[in-house]
Amino acid sequence: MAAAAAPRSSGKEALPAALGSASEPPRLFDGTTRLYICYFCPFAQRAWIIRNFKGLQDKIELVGIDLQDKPAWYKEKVYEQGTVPSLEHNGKIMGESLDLIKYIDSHFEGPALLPEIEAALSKFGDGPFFLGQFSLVDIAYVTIIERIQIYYSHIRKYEITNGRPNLEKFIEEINRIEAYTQTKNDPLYLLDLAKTHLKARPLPETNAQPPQL
Ligand SMILES: N[C@@H](CCC(=O)N[C@@H](CS)C(=O)NCC(=O)O)C(=O)O
Repeated sequence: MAAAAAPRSSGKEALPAALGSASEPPRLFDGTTRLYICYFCPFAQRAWIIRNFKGLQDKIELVGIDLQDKPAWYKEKVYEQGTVPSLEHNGKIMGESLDLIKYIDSHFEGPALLPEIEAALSKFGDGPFFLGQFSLVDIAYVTIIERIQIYYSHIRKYEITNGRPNLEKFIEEINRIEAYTQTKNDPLYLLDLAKTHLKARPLPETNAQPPQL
């Protein structure tokens, strides 16, 4: 089944510059709802996708955090775990991407993304999405699948969609959803980050084996 149409289609959103150690914090707890993210983080991307999909661009302000030059106030004043994403809402700060996507789904307007579980499970396998229609489950997985596809393709020269038509269809269909495509980065940039931070390297020729996924 095709995804429900995203409620708003507006071209690429202009993203605010990421805040670094020299930046002032926003006016915390002034009633503004803020989603603190790093534009390249797969966990933050989950919360960003649901914010877009529910059409909350005017209700939830994005605050980019530069994790390479993290402002001290982020951990001290905003979210003591110091990780992104976090959400400032109703005078509280919450974190953990999987909790946040459920929270945003149930506390804000826009299409519901957690279907009735029994009905949804009966559609499991109908594709292209995990529960038949686009849902929180797809959001939870896609940001990781996006990166795995890039890393395997470039580092191991292996296409994860080969011989996996359901995965191929999932990737094709989710790339029609603007709420998601708006959050994507240049694959080569993500690859570069992985090489630098995860020390991901190509296998030596002699050890190259088809990966077990
Ligand atoms: N379990 C957390 C993981 C969040 C996380 O590890 N985010 C990374 C960025 S991708 C982070 O904020 N790291 C802290 C840092 O780099 O200083 C979630 O799902 O929200």
